[in-house]
Amino acid sequence: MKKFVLFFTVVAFIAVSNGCGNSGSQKKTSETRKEEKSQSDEQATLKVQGSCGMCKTRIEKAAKSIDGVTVANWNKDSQQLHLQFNAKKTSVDAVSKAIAKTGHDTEKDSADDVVYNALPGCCKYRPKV
Ligand SMILES: [Cu+2]
Repeated sequence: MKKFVLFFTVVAFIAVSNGCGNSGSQKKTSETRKEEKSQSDEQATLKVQGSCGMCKTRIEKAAKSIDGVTVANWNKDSQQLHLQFNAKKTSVDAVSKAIAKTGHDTEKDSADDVVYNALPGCCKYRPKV
């Protein structure tokens, strides 16, 4: 019996220390996963147009401002935004729309011309006509 109590205490402690952001949803206790990542975290890549470090900051800030996004990392050379997010809270579509609002075209949404034109010169990624 003592062993059981000790085991339970340890399990409870681990559950609490890992429970950051997961509190409230403890239905899946029988499903033990070895992965460190949160079960509901999803990975995705989204193509986002940009041209400099300021763009990187702007794009990542826009993505991270969305509740549920845990990782946002934009690569200037590949024009790819790597995302990790809680699929229960948000979606790639929502992230894409938020980024387009800051002036950056994504593979899903186009930025408004007015917003795009207001970007600093170094950030103009569209070819000049
Ligand atoms: Cu820029």
